[in-house]
Amino acid sequence: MSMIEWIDLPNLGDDRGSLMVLESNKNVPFKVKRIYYILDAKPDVPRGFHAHKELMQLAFCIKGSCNMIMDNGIEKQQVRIDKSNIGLMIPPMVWHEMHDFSEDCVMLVLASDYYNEADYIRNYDIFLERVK
Ligand code: T46
Repeated sequence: MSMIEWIDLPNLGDDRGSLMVLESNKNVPFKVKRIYYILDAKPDVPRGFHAHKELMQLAFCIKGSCNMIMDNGIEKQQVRIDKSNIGLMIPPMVWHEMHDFSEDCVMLVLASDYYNEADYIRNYDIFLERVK
């Protein structure tokens, strides 16, 4: 099974503009406990470089774009997140890196749990040991 899973939101907009909806345990396949957003990221400064032990996340670039490297320890894939209504699932135990942010990028992330630094694996060698 591919580690890349996209969540597609219907656009409920009309001639006044676009409107997208996210609902816990409906079109978001987990209960949302935390939402954060990243903006003003520098195009040449990548972010991420970690995996989560248990956290499920769903990431949208609601404006602009970035590249995401997804790596499950066996296979590595790069995808571009560039649509305000198509989000990328970031499952547990996938090493992820965000690169090449557009200047206008606004990344919105929904997470299945509160912030917990103990859930992060920030060392790639330790990540590889854990997945093998
Ligand atoms: C992820 C990718 C996509 C908090 O205190 N609370 C929070 O909810 C978050 C997300 C971060 N922080 C603190 C932890 C660090 O001291 O904010 C600082 C920056 O976080 P970090 O370096 O982890 O940021 P990114 O952009 O590398 O990673 C973030 C998320 O942390 C991470 O879970 O999957 O975005």
